[in-house]
Amino acid sequence: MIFGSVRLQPDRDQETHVIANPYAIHVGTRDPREVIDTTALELHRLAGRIGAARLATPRAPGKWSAREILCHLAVWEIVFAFRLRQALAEDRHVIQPFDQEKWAPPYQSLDAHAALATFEQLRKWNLALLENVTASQMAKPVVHPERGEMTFETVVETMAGHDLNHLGQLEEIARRS
Ligand code: NI
Repeated sequence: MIFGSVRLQPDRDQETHVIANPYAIHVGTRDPREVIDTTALELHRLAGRIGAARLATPRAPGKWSAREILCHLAVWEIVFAFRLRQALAEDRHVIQPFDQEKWAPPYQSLDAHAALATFEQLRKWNLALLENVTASQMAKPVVHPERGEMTFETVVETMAGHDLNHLGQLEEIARRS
């Protein structure tokens, strides 16, 4: 699945967040801003369908559970919060990559609802920031050491693509009942 400039691999938990081509923006059928506006609601809906008893069940052997996915989304919202602000504040901000698997071990002992509440509040704060971003700020250059040059807008598209990838995984867990 291609969303924006993000190549998604919905069959994997450890999606690579690879930018297919930072210069060629594929226009998806959905507006990235609309996606990121509604993700928290979608997560609540899916968490409800999955139910407390199944939150810790792996999606498949060796794959993340819904709880781990929610923890991962909360953590990524912290990362996006930092990247968005640095991208606005600095000239040609250079993104600092990190190994998301090395951040994952604590997820097994964290609370899924706390993760969702954290995601929801941070997302609101990030959306409030985006409300006031101008067109020229959206076009501001950002550099990723592995993926090359992109713009502030690419970071927003990446948020939407990342949301959709994990919403799809949660949908898969919710359907299996
Ligand atoms: Ni992810």
